Amino acid sequence: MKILRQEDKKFGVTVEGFDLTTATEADFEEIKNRVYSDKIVVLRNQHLSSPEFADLGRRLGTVETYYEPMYQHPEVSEIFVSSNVASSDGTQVGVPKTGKFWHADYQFMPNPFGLTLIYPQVVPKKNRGTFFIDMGRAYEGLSDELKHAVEGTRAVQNVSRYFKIRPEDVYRPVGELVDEIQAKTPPSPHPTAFKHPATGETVLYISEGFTTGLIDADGNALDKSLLTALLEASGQLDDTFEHENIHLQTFEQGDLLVWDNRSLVHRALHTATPEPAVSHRVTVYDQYPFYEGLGA
Ligand code: 7UC
Ligand code: FE
Repeated sequence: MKILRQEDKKFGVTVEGFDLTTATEADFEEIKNRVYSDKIVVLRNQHLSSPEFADLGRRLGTVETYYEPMYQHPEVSEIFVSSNVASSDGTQVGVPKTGKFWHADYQFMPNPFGLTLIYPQVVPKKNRGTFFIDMGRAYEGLSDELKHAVEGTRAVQNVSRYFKIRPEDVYRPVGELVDEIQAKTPPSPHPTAFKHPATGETVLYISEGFTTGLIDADGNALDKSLLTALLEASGQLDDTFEHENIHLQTFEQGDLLVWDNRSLVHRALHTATPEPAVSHRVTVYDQYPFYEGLGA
């Protein structure tokens, strides 16, 4: 494997010569370590079937299947399908316009996973790519006052604003659906900032899409202005995407991205033109708890 820093980019490395059929345990360890240190690892020139893509995930840890079945690949349920392409008989596989808002994957769940793998299948010519912000760097850049303000607080994460209507929800009363979402995925509080278990960095774990508020150690709601100030400082409120923390990761056919889902928030750049786009995702629990004191 040949690992190179992405030139003229804020972070990330590319890997040439990764071959799933011959890769050793040491290779997988090296990839994971580069994910933690460099945040995005792009495995180039991959030609994997869907079962092989899931196998790659299993070599990195324990694969998590997305909890909503409408996103699941019909043959390999561990694969989450993002697609704006309907098949010829009108049936839709996967879900269009996923993740078009700043978030970390499964941030709203009690036990989020550490690694996200994306393997684009149909790459649009225009407007391709995903925006990323390293929330460890964002924390570092906070004023001492803001760093002090987040100490001992928790951020409440909630999927509600971005839960997508499923085909079977048609004609259901919205109130009933809202109640169901709250029962199945109640708001999850996580530390507003936690120590990354692999690198020791402090990560600011908030997003514009999922974080609905901050609470103090006693569970009392903090003024909304603190969350807004933190999101603003991180770059997540910049609609021009020119903030110095924002990195645009582009990809080509054959690229397979692995990223640090503890450190990074991301936002899909969906094509405005009616170009087809399909991407497959596998998500993985690694050997560390998401943060100290949490889950497996
Ligand atoms: O449709 C979507 O944007 C999916 C989103 C609500 N969740 C992705 C995740 O892994 O958290
Ligand atoms: Fe996502």
